[in-house]
This record gives sequence, structure tokens and C-alpha cells, in this order.
Amino acid sequence: MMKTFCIRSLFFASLTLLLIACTEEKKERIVMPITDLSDESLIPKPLKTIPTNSAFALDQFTAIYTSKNATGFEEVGTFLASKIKDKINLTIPVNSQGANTVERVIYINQSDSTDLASTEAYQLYINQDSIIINSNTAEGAFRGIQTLRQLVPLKSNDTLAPQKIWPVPSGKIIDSPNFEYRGSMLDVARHFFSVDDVKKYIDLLSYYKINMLHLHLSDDQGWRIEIKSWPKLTEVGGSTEVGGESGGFYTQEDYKEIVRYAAERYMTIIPEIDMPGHTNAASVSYPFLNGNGKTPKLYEGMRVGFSTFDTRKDTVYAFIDDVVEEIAAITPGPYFHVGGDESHVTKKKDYIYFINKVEKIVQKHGKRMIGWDEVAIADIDATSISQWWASEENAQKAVDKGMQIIVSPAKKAYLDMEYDTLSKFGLHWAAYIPVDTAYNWTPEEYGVPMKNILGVEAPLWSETISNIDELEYLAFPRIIGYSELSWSIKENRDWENYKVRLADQAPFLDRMDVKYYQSNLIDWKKSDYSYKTITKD
Ligand code: TNX
Repeated sequence: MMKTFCIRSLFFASLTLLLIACTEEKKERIVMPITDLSDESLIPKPLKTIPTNSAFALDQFTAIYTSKNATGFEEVGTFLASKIKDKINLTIPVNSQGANTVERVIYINQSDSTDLASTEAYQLYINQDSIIINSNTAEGAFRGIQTLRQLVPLKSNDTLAPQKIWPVPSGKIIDSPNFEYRGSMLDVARHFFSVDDVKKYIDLLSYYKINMLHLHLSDDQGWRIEIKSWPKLTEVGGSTEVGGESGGFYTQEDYKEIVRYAAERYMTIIPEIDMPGHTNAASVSYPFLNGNGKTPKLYEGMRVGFSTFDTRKDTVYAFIDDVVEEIAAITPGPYFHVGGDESHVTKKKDYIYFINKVEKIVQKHGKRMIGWDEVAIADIDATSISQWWASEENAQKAVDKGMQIIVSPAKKAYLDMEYDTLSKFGLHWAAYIPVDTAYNWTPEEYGVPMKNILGVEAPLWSETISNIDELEYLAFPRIIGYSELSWSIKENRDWENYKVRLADQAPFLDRMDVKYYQSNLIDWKKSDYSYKTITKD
């Protein structure tokens, strides 16, 4: 590994020298401050960090270059440039467009090196005059630039050279994710959230390398996605929400825009249509669907478990086929979530019959089924996925079937649980989840074997929240901890160390106008954030 690195660094060093030689006037060498890359507040913590105690001089003479003919790499470079511009108001050219004098390069390189463990793996080499990001895929490069964004200091050091310089601590980072599935769920059914709200959430999640956003698109209180063959679902079923406000829904164009925006950030959207329970809004729109024997009416409360589809009617399955077909057609990701939770008024044998049939419909439309942990009682395939939220017995059934599991235990990973008794929003039926409890558990050892774990997801149910500020209050800062629980290996996780790095997220969260919960377990760094690199004399 060392040998490949040396050869590669030689290659890039010569590339850098060549670039420097090409510049018209050679600037004096800047003496950079002593830094410690391993002391930077990166979240999630990378696999390996090797400091070299100098710095890269990010300044107006820096340019980004990306591998030619490597799909998506130039876009990753452009994304990085725009985020650097947002953070420190420095314009950096990408692949020479607009370049004047170039003295230093950030090179985003497509590499076939077998050292890169997965499509999301990356290596970041920060030298005095070059930063090199190696990855097999643009997805890996995208994860790598999130690390780099976190390393760019907010304030320039104006004593080093006539121009402003933002020193990026030097060294190597070798990184790849512990779990391939790192997610959050947003319930847009109990309260509706606009496309812009969802985009903001996507932006924040992707900064912490979360790569899955599960949208809970239907429930008793609302149906939130346009289905062209069944228009009343949104006309009627989308018209209200918890508390009686006017609800809302995504047109298919809106949904495609969310999918596109997420894909630009290498995030997969997972649509959920919850059934056979949690279906009151659908049954109000089309009463033939209803199987609970009562006349359905729009519901604006917070109870669960009272609705069910009629599991013995062919027309119900024809309806589901249309719904899955339309949503699958605008969902490029591999998954379709069918809910399956809390079907308290569906008889067990009907529930099993229903899930068996729905699994086949999902597969027919080319997707892999995900369901809440109850689905493991049905006769489903090992290729389907169980999302473990409550029952250990159901989790064990999924393991016995050889299924993969998304770990989302309500007691640890539910973003809608209150922090403590003083919390402004949230519920506490599963637990109070302060910021340390949210972080201090080990998904790898929570009860199912590591080989069955696809990843970790933190669901945000929205009974008690109705706007983006309230969403942010519950999600932040806890979701940042879940990003580390799913990306970083357990040997690299430690609450005492994490809480200092979390405190350092305050300037980013403030800049992004995130109304996070300022837990007093954290000694938040406020906006007077000063330049952090140590300078030795
Ligand atoms: C349980 S978790 C539910 C949701 C509620 C949530 C509130 C799960 C699969 N079902 O319907 O919104 O609790 O915390």
C-alpha cells in the first residue's frame, strides 16, 4: 500500500510542479503553520488519519482539477467549488474555467486502486501545494469532499502572505463507510413538508455523509404523492394533516425534483407507502379499499392502529399495483418501503397473505421490498429487508430468514423522541433520548449479527412538528451522531471525543440557519469561532 502511495504521490507531485512551472510569476514559498490533522473536528470520524503537521495554502491561486472522462467527477469538483465559495467567499476555478495564475491544485482523481475498499471509499492526501482525492467513483469523491469542506477553516490567516490564506491541515485520510446504508426517515404524512424543506434536510444530511432518505409518504392523516391513475388520493387524502391544517402533497414533478436533488448529493430516496394499516387517508379517498368495517372520515388526530386495507379483494391489489408502478417509475433507487407496521385491526393470517402478495408486486416493478419489523412474520424472501424498530422477536425472525436488517430501535434512534422532560416537541412513548444516549450505543452489538446489518436509520415522525424549525429542533444535533454510528467503525467512536467535535459543528449549523437543540451536555462553540490551527514558534 505504501509503495502504491509513493508512486502515486510522485506522479501528483510532478503534476503540481508542472502546474507551478507554468504560472507566469513564481510566488515566494509560504511558510505554513504547524497543524494536527488528527485533532480536527471531523464528523463522521474517518477510518484512518495520519497528520503531517503542515498545511495546504488554500487561496486565490488554487484551482480544482478533476479526472477527464470520469463520470460525475467534474460535477463533484463544481460542487466543492460552490461550497468553498459559500463558506469563505473564495472563487476557485474548476478544470481551468476562469483560471488565472494557478499555484496550487485540488485534484479529484478517479483511481482504480484496490486499496479503495468500496464505491464510497476515498483517500485524501493534503500536501503543501496539492490536495489529492482518490476514489473509484464520483460517489466516493463526493464523500471525500465533505471531509475537505469540514477542514477548510472559516477564517483566513492573514499573517502568512500578502493574500488571504485558509490553511488546510496536511496529512492523509483513508476512509470508507462501516455500513452501506446510512439513513434518516422523514414523515411527511402526519405533517407535510415542502420540497424546499426536504432539500434543506438533504443538504444537511449529505454534509455528514448520510446517503439514504426514506420518505414516509402516506399514513392515516395524509397521502402525499400524486398517483395519476388514482387522483383522489391527493385531492381528498392529501387535504389535511394532524391538527387540521391544510396538508399538501408532492406532484410527481416535485418528487422527481427531490430525487434529482438527492442524487446530485449521492443520496437515494426510498419511498414508503404504509399498508395494510396506516391507510385511513387512502380509504377516505377510495372507500372500497377499507377493511375495518367503519365508514372512513378524514383523520387529524395522532392515534395509530385503527385502519386497514381489505386484504381479500383483488381490486385492492390492482390499486396497489398501480401505486407501486407509478412510484417505482420515478424512483431510480433499488428500494420500495411498504410499511407494514402496527396493523392492529388486520387479522394475522390476512396480514401475512397481504405482505406475501405485496412483496411480489414490489418485485414485479423491479424493487427490493423494505418493511417495518412486523413484515418478517410473513413468508417473504431473503432479498427483502426488515427495518427493526421495536420487536426483538421479529428481528430474530428476519435473521432466521437470512434477511438484511436496518437498525432503527425506537429507544435509541427515534428522532421524534423528546430529549428530556423539558423538550418543546416530540413524544416519549419509547424513551427520552438525550444527545449522549442517542450516540452511546453500538448498532453492531445491539442484538442482530453484523452480517445481517445493512445499516442504521433514524426516523423522524412528525405528529408534533409542523415546520422546518421544529424538524431541525428534533433532528439536530442527534442525527449528526447517527451519521457517525453508521459511517465510523466502533473503535473510532467515543462520546467524550465526539462531544468536542460536535460542539465545533455550531458555526456550520448557524451558517446553515439550523435551529438545533442546544443541549447543555455540549459546550457549543459559538459564532466567534476563532482560527483553530496551532502555530508553534
Ligand atoms: C410508531 S415506528 C409508529 C409511527 C408513529 C411513531 C411515533 C412505527 C413503525 N410506527 O406510526 O408515528 O411510533 O413515535
